[in-house]
Amino acid sequence: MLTLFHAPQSRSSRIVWLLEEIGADYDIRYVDIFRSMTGTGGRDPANLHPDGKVPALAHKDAVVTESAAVALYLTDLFPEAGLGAAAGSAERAAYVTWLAWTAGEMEPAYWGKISGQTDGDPVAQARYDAVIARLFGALERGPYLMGERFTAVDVMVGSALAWGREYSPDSPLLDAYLARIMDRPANVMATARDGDVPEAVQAA
Ligand SMILES: N[C@@H](CCC(=O)N[C@@H](CS)C(=O)NCC(=O)O)C(=O)O
Repeated sequence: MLTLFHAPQSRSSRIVWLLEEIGADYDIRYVDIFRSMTGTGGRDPANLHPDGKVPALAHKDAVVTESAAVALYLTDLFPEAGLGAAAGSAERAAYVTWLAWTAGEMEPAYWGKISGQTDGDPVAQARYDAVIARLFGALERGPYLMGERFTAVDVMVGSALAWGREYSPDSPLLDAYLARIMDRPANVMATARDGDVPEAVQAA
């Protein structure tokens, strides 16, 4: 059995989406987390994540953390879902590159943008520009980031883009991509299972 340690409207929401895309049998354990943007919530002793964060995925005796690692773990575990790329396949290099890129380049670049650090910092600006260039290069080829096939990369990148839409350039191409992926039945189901953010967080 798979158990996802999850907090509503957080980085673990994209793993709910991925699990729904896979059609896996899984449980959700809703946990509290500290939410730095509102200063609310706190570490939950029920959460298996070593840093009290989400996502954490428990499978048999193992616990997987880090969103990109969780995505890779799940798509390797369920190859029949066709959302990853098998080791040794022609697409594997691109697949693992995209997953590592989300954590190593995209997230830091977007946090720089969101926090305002990018403004006036040429290094942070260059990183953000490189991320946008790679993203739009892939979208121009489309229809998905890895080409013809929807993959876990679209879940990872697409969910982040949708969450922080205003931090990307105005672009009908990006809007069309987001509409294409966000309307998927698995994402609609994931949104229904996501859960409610505690009232104290909403009010903050
Ligand atoms: N690099 C981690 C980041 C996980 C993370 O920071 N999750 C946030 C929720 S969006 C969290 O749990 N924060 C709680 C805290 O910082 O204590 C990943 O991608 O899984």
